[in-house]
Amino acid sequence: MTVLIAVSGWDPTPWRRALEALLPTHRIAMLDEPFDRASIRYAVSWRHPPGALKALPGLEAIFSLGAGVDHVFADPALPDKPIVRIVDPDLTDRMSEWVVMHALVHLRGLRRYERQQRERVWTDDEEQPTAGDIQVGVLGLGVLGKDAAAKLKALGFMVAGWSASPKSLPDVACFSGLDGLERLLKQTDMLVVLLPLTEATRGIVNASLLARLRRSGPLGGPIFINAGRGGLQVEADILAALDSGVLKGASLDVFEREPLPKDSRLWTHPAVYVSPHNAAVSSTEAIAGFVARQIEAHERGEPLAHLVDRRRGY
Ligand code: NDP
Ligand code: OXD
Repeated sequence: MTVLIAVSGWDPTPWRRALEALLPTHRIAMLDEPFDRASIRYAVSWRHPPGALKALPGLEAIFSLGAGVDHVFADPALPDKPIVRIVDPDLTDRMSEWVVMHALVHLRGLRRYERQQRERVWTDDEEQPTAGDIQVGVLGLGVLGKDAAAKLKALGFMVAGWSASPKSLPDVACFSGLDGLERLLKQTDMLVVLLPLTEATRGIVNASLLARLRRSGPLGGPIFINAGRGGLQVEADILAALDSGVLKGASLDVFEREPLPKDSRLWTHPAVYVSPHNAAVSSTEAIAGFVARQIEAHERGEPLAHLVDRRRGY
């Protein structure tokens, strides 16, 4: 039985090494080396080249090497096989670290103190709100949104969240549906986006949505934090909102085009933090371990876990 590593933009070698160690009774094949198509039972994908998974007659499952699966659905020739996505504490913890870090960076006005340090300025004339003064709205209350919400709550932030289906979470005000989104936005000082990219969510963070965030909050304007996907945001609208004061600041890990083009104004905007889509870059061992455990369970006859719903697209 063979596992095909089908990735682009990543070095496949560490994945091969990790899977060979974890699944010694399986062969590991690489796209850029000759392999027997009939022997492939599983494919592990990160942005696999379109068409790479077709004509694999024995394929039983596709494993996304990320929590998001929009990159898998980008293949118009995707075979109709179960798709498993990553749900692993290593990834979840790292994402929450990133979200909490940026919530605190904006809460405590870190940019200002970085500038002051560079300029050797000792001024402390700004009243700072505490976390308990700030209402955070989390779009997406899935595995990542729930964990980030709980950790923000533990720091004292007031937290609300929005999801497709209604939810009930301890100490988090939960909203769903379009009227729920409306209610959440108008009370939100910091918007954290951890939604998947689907037909329903593409471009959701646009001028209209940003204009509905609370502008009278203690931070002097709303903050936008996105580690979901770049396709969720309209970058021209974000820049316009930052320039006009509709937004006070932003932290972006994901972009409409990645790598972020060198000429994007987001790189240099003084109110923007940019990270290179690495909010939750997990260890190869942790993710390969997740995949190997799933394959072993499947071969014992157990059901695959964390299956993606093709109809919903996540
Ligand atoms: P989940 O599938 O667990 O959660 C998705 C959440 O979004 C759910 O609460 C879901 O609602 C909600 N949702 C989906 N569509 C809609 C909609 N149309 N309206 C309202 N709510 C909606 O995903 P994860 O939490 O594991 O991951 C979220 C995303 O984070 C991934 O898809 C990926 O794009 C991104 N990601 C980014 C990383 C990075 O490094 N930047 C790393 C890992 C993930 P419901 O609960 O009702 O289904
Ligand atoms: C993911 C990612 O989806 O890293 O896991 O973006």
